[in-house]
Amino acid sequence: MKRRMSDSHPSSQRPKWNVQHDQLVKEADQREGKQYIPNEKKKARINLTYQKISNKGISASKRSQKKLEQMTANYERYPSGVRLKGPGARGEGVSVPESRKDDEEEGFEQHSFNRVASDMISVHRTLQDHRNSRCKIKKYPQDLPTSSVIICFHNEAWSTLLRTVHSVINRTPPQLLKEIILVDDASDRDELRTKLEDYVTKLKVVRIIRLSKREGLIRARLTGAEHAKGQVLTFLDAHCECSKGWLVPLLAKIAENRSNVVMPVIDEISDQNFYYHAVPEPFHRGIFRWRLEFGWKPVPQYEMERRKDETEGIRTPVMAGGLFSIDKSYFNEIGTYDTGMDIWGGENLEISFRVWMCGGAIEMLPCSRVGHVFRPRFPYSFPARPGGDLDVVSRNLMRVADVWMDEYSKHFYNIRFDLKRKKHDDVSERLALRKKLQCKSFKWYLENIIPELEVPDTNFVAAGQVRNPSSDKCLDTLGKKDDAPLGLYECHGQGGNQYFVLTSKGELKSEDNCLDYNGYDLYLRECDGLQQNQKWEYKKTALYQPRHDVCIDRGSSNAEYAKVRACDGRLAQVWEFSRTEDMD
Ligand SMILES: [Mn+2]
Repeated sequence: MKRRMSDSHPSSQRPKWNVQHDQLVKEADQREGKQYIPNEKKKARINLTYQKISNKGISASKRSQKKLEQMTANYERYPSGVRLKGPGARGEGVSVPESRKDDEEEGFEQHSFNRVASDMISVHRTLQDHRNSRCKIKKYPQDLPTSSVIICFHNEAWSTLLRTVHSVINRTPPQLLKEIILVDDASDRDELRTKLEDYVTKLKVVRIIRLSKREGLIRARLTGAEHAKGQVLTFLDAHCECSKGWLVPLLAKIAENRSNVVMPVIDEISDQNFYYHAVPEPFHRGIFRWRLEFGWKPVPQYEMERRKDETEGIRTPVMAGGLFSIDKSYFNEIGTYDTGMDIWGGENLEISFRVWMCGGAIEMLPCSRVGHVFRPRFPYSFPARPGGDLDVVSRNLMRVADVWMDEYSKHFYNIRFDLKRKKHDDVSERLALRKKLQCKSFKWYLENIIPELEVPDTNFVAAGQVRNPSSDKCLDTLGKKDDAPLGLYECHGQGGNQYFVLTSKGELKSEDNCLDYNGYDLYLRECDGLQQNQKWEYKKTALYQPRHDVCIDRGSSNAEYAKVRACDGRLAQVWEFSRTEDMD
């Protein structure tokens, strides 16, 4: 049976933002322009290099404090002789000439992004400075920890890998960059062997660690971390571009408190033409859904109010997991990664719950921006665990639920009822770690870190898959998240995209979205609690909306989306909730 659950890696999930972002960026720039202090602005522009801000004008007593030696985060330097104007300069996109269209297709096939476009762009390409203007003049302590930058890859394209490396070198103050560690997770492409070694040897600051067999993201990162000599570990994907000033805010926040785990704002580099799209403010932050899926949501008002200005970090319940910095000793102290997890998937939730519940904090820092190529699919295959009857991601998620979620894990298993009868891993080691670290409860995490997340109603009228017996089609989100039409798909009995709850208030919910019919379209939208367009009644076998006096109808036999029609009791309007007996 084909499952339509989205199980791509969380870091492949692109952040959402308001449409027309270019226009928004322009407007934001104009707004910021007014706030500029002219002299400072000039200074920020001139300070291409890492500079110490003069202590003149600071009182003598203050001057004596070492931490007042400050700097701005504006380092940017290119090797001499590098051509800075060329295709893709300043983060522009490129178009591939007609003559190379065949290559283009092959590149997409191999990497799930336009490798030919990437190859056309310099590995030293320049980027615009998209930061809020306050970030450019913000001052940071001079005395910061050093970082090792760890980049894991498997058969990565040459140009994206090297552009990641050079963007780190060109835009990181050398005294803060201990090393770049490339962890090769058993690539088999020739150019990534000797040619890569010869190339990076000249860069001095780069080391390669080769894994002899395919280990996956978690173990590759742990190997990189074991070899790292910096005080801070910074993990990046192998198809990133670090923007000006990216590392200093991250290190400064860790210097404030070593239990701060920090991430940059993740900008989007187009997989089609490598245009660098900067995420405009207001930002979204990382959250989870009860299916244990990562997502992005607008920063709630209470968090906006807590922050004193726009350069301050945004507390983030869950991190995307691809890009972050963490103090090395703290990383070890809180138990690195769950090594019982395979490959990838769910590890970002695990580390996020663990950090928050065990006394740390996760923040996204608006002054740090790193671009990332979001791929529409994960291009490499993994061998399944021998003898396993379960995909790797699901098994990892079960570990997250079993170790961290206490009595709330039932909400995960209600949605993923396909996992209920699977064998659970022995997680006693991680439970012992949780005890040793004296971590708080999941209830505490929900109430304090993500209070806006609604806990699913266990007092529901009906729950499970919603099946139309005459067609064996079920209501299905088709993997779409918010603001998407209600789909139909063959019933698969595994919950997930086909798991709906009819709450006691009459909402028909898929995770945190409510089914909404406004007279025009039948969509899953954010719940509004108004009891109007989102109120449904289960009458005999029909799903009825009183407001518009309509019933949910499967439409023609091959319809992709459900519809509403006047209620007529036909077989197309018969729906049954199944599997309710499995719910807690
Ligand atoms: Mn990636």
